[in-house]
Amino acid sequence: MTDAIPLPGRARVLDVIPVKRRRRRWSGSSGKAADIRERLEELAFRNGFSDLGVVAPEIPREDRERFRRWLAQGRHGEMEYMARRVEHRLEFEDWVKSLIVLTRPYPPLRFPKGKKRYAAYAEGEDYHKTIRRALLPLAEEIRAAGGRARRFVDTSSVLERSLAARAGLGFIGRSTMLLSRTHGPYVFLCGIKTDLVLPPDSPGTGTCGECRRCIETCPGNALDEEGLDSRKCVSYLTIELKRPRTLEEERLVGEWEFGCDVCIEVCPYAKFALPPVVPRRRGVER
Ligand code: B12
Ligand code: SF4
Ligand code: SF4
Repeated sequence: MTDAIPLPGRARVLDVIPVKRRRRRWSGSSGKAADIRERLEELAFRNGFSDLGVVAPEIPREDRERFRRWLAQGRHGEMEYMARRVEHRLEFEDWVKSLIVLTRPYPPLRFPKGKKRYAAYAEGEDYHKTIRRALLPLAEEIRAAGGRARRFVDTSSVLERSLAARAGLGFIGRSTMLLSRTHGPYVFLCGIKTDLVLPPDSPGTGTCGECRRCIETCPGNALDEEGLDSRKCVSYLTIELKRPRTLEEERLVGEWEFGCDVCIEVCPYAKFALPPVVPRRRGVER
């Protein structure tokens, strides 16, 4: 049974199911796995993560093909590192038996009209550091149970969204964002590779319905039914592009200094984001 949440606009339903209710039950020889899973969930929630799921170390065929098409169409732009060691990206090391995937929420930012803007994820300490630190107690728990543990966060050789969707943490929207069950698009993704064999979760459910807000409002017109073309994405143009921008690229970038949050802000599922309460630097509010 799922709780359907009514949404603004034309998007329809996100299955928001309390974590405990969604979990499969394991018994008998799986008792040990269930125990460690429970301890990991507890540590995750205590350390600022909003959801945790487990997935087997494989990337489904449709995601592999989507990734190859994305490269073949040049949609990675000048991010050459994305085109390197493709097989390595689609396979996992032999020792990896399960992946524990997590979401970590972060709040939106509000800017006064007409001001230069930067993406909400860039506020505060570098999230790579914060998250690696927050994952440490979970990695230690796995090691204490005799397992190997390697943390990943924004690691380009791991297709994190594909894993998160299959681990049941949400679904991929037309913006290509993983829309989490708890905080919509306002989540980072990360995880731990381990050699422990843990029972996998069921894939996430949910749909954009007829909503196309992100496609319609994207300043670079970078989104279509196939996904995202980095070459037109303001986030790419302001963070990843190493050469000077052309006049046309400059026009797309507009008010954005670093990153871009338009496809996140317009998403009806963003209403699950944390409330903007804490005043921040440079007159910006959270
Ligand atoms: C390269 C990269 C970028 C590039 C390219 C983004 C892109 N959409 O491919 C650029 C610089 C543009 C970028 C921008 C941003 N990024 Co970025 N980025 C990455 C990185 C390192 C790799 C992504 C990748 O492999 N892309 C290749 C495409 C083909 O793969 P994919 O998007 O992961 O999609 C896979 C599946 O989801 C599925 N799929 C893809 N599209 C679609 C579409 C549909 C309709 C369906 C059904 C399925 C589907 O198939 C794909 C292949 O397996 C990941 C970290 C990681 N290791 O995964 C972070 C990551 C995706 N980025 C992240 C963030 C936060 C952002 C920004 C919001 C930052 C900002 N505010 O400026 C924007 C959002 C732009 C957007 N709409 O995607 C988060 C996303 C969290 C989330 N909730 O989804 C990640 C996961 C980092 C993290 N660890 O938290 N990013
Ligand atoms: S980050 Fe901005 S430019 Fe890139 S896809 Fe989203 S709305 Fe479009
Ligand atoms: S804004 Fe985009 S990602 Fe969000 S529900 Fe609408 S179509 Fe889906």
